[in-house]
Amino acid sequence: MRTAVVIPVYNEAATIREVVTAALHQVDHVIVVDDGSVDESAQQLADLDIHLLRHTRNQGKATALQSGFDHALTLNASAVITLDGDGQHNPGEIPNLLISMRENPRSIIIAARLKQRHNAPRLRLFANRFADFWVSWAAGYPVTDSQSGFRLYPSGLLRSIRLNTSKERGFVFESEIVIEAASHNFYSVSVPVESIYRTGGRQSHYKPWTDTWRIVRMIAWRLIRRGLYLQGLFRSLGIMPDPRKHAT
Ligand SMILES: Nc1nc2c(ncn2[C@@H]2O[C@H](COP(=O)(O)OP(=O)(O)OP(=O)(O)O)[C@@H](O)[C@H]2O)c(=O)[nH]1
Ligand SMILES: [Mg+2]
Repeated sequence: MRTAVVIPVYNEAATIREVVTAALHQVDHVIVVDDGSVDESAQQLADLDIHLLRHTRNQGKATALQSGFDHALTLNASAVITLDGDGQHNPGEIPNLLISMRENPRSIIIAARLKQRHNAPRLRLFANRFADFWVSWAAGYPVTDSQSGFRLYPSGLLRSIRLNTSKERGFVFESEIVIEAASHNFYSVSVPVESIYRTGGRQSHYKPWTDTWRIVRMIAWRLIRRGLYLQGLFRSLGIMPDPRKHAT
């Protein structure tokens, strides 16, 4: 089985080399999508055995992920792992995702930041929990850490889904793909990983109010189109049975 890591990068010169070097130890291919960085991110990787894709201008995280997925599929990867370039995900934890994939071959495996959660800023933690509630409702089952960028996708799912990847939906994509996947009978399971927040790191690209609002808006539209999908709400709260128990 061939595995690929996709790393979307926007100005991560300080951390990207360390992240990519660690990822190279874990998988067959490392695909870095440099999304119009104006720092030295690409130069940091010049001598490494990776697939470096470059967008000439910044198009957002969603487009970068989709470019990486398309490339991984041309390499015949059967599983694609995404992780962030800012050092918040430890590539050393990839084997745990691969182990879970063997038991859940049709699942998105979310590396859920459940260990040392107190490291996360309180506003981010609140925004994440808030997003989890809505994503779970729309997906129709409980989703843990729906905002984690560290996850594994089976290639069968990536072949069957196309989402809107416009720039302002950069941080909407990872919620939307979990919801859309459920309607294709691909569910998610979570594997607990460490929550890493470095003090003195660069400012977040995630805007807690704007990006959370964009996620809620995307979900609200989906719920309205499904007549509020109350069955999904009840399943997500455990009042009705979890559809994953019957999934093949
Ligand atoms: N390709 C691309 N990647 C981006 C863009 N914005 C952010 N990223 C990448 O997406 C990842 C996550 O961005 P962060 O700003 O760390 O967002 P976050 O991890 O949700 O937020 P924090 O928890 O505050 O770190 C990093 O690897 C960024 O380089 C973008 O416009 N294009
Ligand atoms: Mg980050």
